Amino acid sequence: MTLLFCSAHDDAGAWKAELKPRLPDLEVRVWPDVGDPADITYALVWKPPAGMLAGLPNLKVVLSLGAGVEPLLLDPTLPDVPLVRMVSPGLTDDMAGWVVMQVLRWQRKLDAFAEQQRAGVWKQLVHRPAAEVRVGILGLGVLGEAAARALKQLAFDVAGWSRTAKPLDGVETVHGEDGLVALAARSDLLVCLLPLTDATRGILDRKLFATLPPGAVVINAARGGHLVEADLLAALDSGHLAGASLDVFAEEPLPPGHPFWSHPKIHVTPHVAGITHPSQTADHVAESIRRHRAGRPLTNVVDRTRGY
Ligand code: NDP
Ligand code: OXD
Repeated sequence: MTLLFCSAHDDAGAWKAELKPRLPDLEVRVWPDVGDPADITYALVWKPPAGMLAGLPNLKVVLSLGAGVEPLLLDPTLPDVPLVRMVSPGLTDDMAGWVVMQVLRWQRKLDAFAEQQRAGVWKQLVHRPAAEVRVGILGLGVLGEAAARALKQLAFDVAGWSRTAKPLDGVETVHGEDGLVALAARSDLLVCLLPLTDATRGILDRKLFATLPPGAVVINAARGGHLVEADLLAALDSGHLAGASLDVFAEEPLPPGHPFWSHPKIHVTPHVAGITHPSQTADHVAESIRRHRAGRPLTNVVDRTRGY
């Protein structure tokens, strides 16, 4: 059985090295050196060229190197085989850490202190205690739940929104359209960890921003397609929003000259919130392959009608 690796973004050598001890009999080929396409049973991919997977006649499982699979679902020729998305402790810990880092940056006034240091100013600015800071999380899946728990651990007042009801210890949870409005109205910081689907595209828009309390901060680590960029700029420039931390963008890399690069209230990171480290995620890939080989049910299979 042969696995085809295809990603311009991930390190093929590192993946081969991690998979070898876990699955010694698995041959790994790296796109575009496919060899005979009929040999390929598994494809481990991030943004493969459209139509590439359709050219593999014996493909049994597509394994996504990313947790979000909307780029794969956009390919109308995507073969009708199980699509397994990335879920792993390393990626989850990364994301929880990135969200906590951004929440703390705003709560603990790090930017103001950086400015003061540049000016040689010693001035203690008082921050609001975590228990009095309300964080709302859109999406309570693997990553949203981990972020909620990490923030809760630091005493933040956390609430979350999901499509279906999801009780979570110590976290106020809501769902549905009314739930979204209620969540936004109580969010000093709003974190987006939703999958990008037809239902969530453009959700971070003028209407939602207007529901946030004045001075709120928007934190997006999900997808650039969730954000209406012009609406964010307008809400920041009007003073209604105090800032934004953005890891994902409609166009990546963020183009030179884009207003986000130089906006004083926007913090940009280059899609690094949750990384698929081979050392931390190869277990997940190997386990999926072992399950498939043994005829056991796969886990983390994408529901294509739901879109995530
Ligand atoms: P999950 O599939 O585990 O969770 C998705 C959550 O979103 C669920 O709680 C789901 O609700 C909720 N949701 C989906 N649609 C809606 C809707 N229409 N209304 C309300 N809630 C909705 O995903 P993950 O947590 O693993 O990942 C989330 C996203 O994070 C990925 O899709 C990806 O885009 C992004 N990501 C970004 C990374 C980065 O580096 N910036 C790294 C990894 C992921 P329900 O529970 O009811 O199904
Ligand atoms: C992912 C990502 O979906 O890296 O895993 O964005």
